[in-house]
Amino acid sequence: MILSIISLALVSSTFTFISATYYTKRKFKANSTSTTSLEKTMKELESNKYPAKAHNLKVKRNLLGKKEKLDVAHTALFISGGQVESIKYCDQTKPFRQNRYFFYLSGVNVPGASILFNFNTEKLTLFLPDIDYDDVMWSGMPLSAQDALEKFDVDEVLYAERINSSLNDLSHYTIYTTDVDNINDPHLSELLKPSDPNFFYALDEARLTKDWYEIELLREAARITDNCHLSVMSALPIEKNEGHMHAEFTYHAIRQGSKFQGYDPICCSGTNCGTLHYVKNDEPMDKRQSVLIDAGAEWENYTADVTRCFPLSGKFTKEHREIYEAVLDMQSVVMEKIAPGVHWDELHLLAHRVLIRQFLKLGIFKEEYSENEIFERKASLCFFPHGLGHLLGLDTHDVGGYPNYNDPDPLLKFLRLRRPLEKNMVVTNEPGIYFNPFLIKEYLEKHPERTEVVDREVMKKYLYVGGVRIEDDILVTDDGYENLTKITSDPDEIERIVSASLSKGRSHFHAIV
Ligand SMILES: [Mn+2]
Repeated sequence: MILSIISLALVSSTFTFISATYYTKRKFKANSTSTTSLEKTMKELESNKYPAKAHNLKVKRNLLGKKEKLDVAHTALFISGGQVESIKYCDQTKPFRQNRYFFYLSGVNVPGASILFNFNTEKLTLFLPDIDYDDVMWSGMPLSAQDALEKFDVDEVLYAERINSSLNDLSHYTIYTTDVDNINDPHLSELLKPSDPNFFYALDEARLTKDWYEIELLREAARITDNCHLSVMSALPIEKNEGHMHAEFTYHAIRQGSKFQGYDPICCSGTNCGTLHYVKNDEPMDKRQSVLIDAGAEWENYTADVTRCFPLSGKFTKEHREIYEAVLDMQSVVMEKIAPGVHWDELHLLAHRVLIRQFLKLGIFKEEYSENEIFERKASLCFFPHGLGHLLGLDTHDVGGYPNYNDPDPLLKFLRLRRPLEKNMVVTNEPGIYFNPFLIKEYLEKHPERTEVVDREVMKKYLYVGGVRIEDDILVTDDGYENLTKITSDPDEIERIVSASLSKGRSHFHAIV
């Protein structure tokens, strides 16, 4: 960013700045899925502020619900947001990723900012970092305090130099905070009450269900992600290595204004598809049949999380198609049950039962064993070891799911959402089937009662598929669900997209290398 002489002349002690580098302003128009509803979404987001005040009030309500004796007249919350961190022994900085709790309560993506919410007056104050005039030359014209007041849903904007006095004024208050990691002043730390489990509970329960604005952000992240997945599926002539899929996805995300991914994209082929969080993304794809890509673009810190699988040749092999359809069946059966009040544990176990029925049909499970018998022996665990899905929002695995990684039941141990669904939760529905040598050794061969039900000869035929996962982002509505993910998962349609791309040849695509 280059700063003009004229701009520098405007700098004065009353006109103060913060770096504007971290704002994402919508300047990109979608071309492949442009619709009037998209324009409506963008208009609504642009004409409304991120509802920070409502989020603070929600946290206050939740804390009151948890602590009936809470002295509202003397309670506040204060959170110091994320800071730019430098890389050790290097003058470069790590990519800035805002503290999610801070963003939820402020909608502010500026490094080094803090917020104070007074439960008594319900006043929300944003503290911007003190101005570093030296930095203006490097970072350009930042947002003024006045602009910040107009941009964000806060009652007052002050600078960090006022934090001390503002908190001192509340020295007779209980001031909750998540942590004091970014507080360098010991006196300030003493005024704060960090790590209170009830405060975290209040925050997490607030983030559990999304308001309309958050849903629109997630919808936008999903729409960008749809286009990215479509681009990966339809650029086979220039995708010869797993890394090329990664590049294609990221390229189209950035083209649409999404600079960050919610998580490292998982781009794998062949037997690598059996590794759940494969992030090496660097192997050649020739001589392989199957591909799995799990990636989600972010919009204003809210992320999508979508997985698609397709055949590299444009035509599923018999075994790949059979596994694909089994997973699709698991996902569809679960999908139709998604509604408020339904316990996620139940849907997860239902997905296991659908897998068992499918494997009985394919002959991977021996027909002399009943669905119940196989279920009781937990033989499906080896092929579907992870949870059916998780909450989605500011975090890929969003807060409020209360997983129990010590659950004695291995079928439920890795399930990240352990409660009934509620309206306005956003969850992923992501069943999968994997043929992973490690899992076969650990979850099958070490358990004779499970090994017994598997026809090893039949199973062997499927090993090369590696794995299939299909993942969509689902909004729980009044009486059912809405699928925010629109990229097709229909195997015939996927074959058509991949085949059409292959027929175009390399010269059709923009690829320098
Ligand atoms: Mn996921």
